[in-house]
Amino acid sequence: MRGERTLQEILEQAAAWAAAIRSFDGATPALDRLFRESNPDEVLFTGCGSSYYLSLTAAAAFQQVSGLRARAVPASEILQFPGSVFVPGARPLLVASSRSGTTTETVWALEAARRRGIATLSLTCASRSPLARRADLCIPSPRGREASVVMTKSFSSLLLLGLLLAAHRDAGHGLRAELRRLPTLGRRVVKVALSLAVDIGAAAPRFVFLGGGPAHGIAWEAMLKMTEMAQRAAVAYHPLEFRHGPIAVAGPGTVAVLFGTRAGARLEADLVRDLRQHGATVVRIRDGWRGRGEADVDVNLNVHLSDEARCLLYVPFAQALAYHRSVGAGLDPDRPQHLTPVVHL
Ligand code: F1P
Repeated sequence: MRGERTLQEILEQAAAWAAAIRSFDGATPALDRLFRESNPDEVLFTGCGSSYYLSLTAAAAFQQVSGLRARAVPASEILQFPGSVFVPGARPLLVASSRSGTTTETVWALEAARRRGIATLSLTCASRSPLARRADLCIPSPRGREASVVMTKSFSSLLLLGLLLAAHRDAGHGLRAELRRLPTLGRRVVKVALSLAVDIGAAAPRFVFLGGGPAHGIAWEAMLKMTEMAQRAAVAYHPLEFRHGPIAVAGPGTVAVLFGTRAGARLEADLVRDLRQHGATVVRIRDGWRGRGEADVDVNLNVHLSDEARCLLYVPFAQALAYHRSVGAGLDPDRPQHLTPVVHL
């Protein structure tokens, strides 16, 4: 069957989340030591492709709950424009994510940071990889390893490690408790996402993925999944940025998927209305809050989570949509054209 491996990996991701939580718990004494000894004044999340996109969400969540400055940069930017990333005299902690632990830019970025005396932490599915061995500390995703080319359960389980890192620095401890609910919620959400996504945008030539704050990295990952698996035109934006030009292409044939946030709910609802007025089909995924501005497909997860924790539950929708568009178009999600599981320079 086409896409069998990818589908299997999408389906088993909640188990990979549970394993990631156990792995994180085992690493907390070493993590506390790393923070104590390096005393960072900023956390820099990095990676390539999907691993960069999970870094975007992890950084947004980290700064939101810890109060410590955090940002995400592609590993290649660290190599090519170090002056735009590192601030002289600052004490960043570099958090490098990678499924394989061998992606050249990510390994080189970690080595460049080490040469500057910067503390390093790696999040990876390959605990014996160069990235794992060269970092001061590695927190593995023990069940994130995949046979597929495109990242699905590796992405979400590494993202969960990034969110757990944020939660660990959350003085209020609210996020930590929420994240522990995710493996159970995930099992249900994966099934809902796979059945819902069968028909959405079957004939649509264009997809737009919108997400703000912690959901922004998810929008980018959804764009990448649609591009890799289904080879459909797809873009990602912060929701309100979409009005500033890109809305010119919104019309019949455009499917806009909004990964909703509670913080942005009011203005995002107005955008839903505007997009539909222009003829786009709008899918909005949200939680509990009232859904003013009706979407064509309105998914209320009703899980009552913070924007940071709920983001993880948006990932299966991104994967399921790309998976079904790929299979529906006669493509094989297990064999995306031109792609290799790892990029080595
Ligand atoms: C990340 C990555 C993937 C992408 C492609 C090549 O690798 O860029 O996001 O889908 O297949 O690899 P990694 O550093 O997470 O192993």
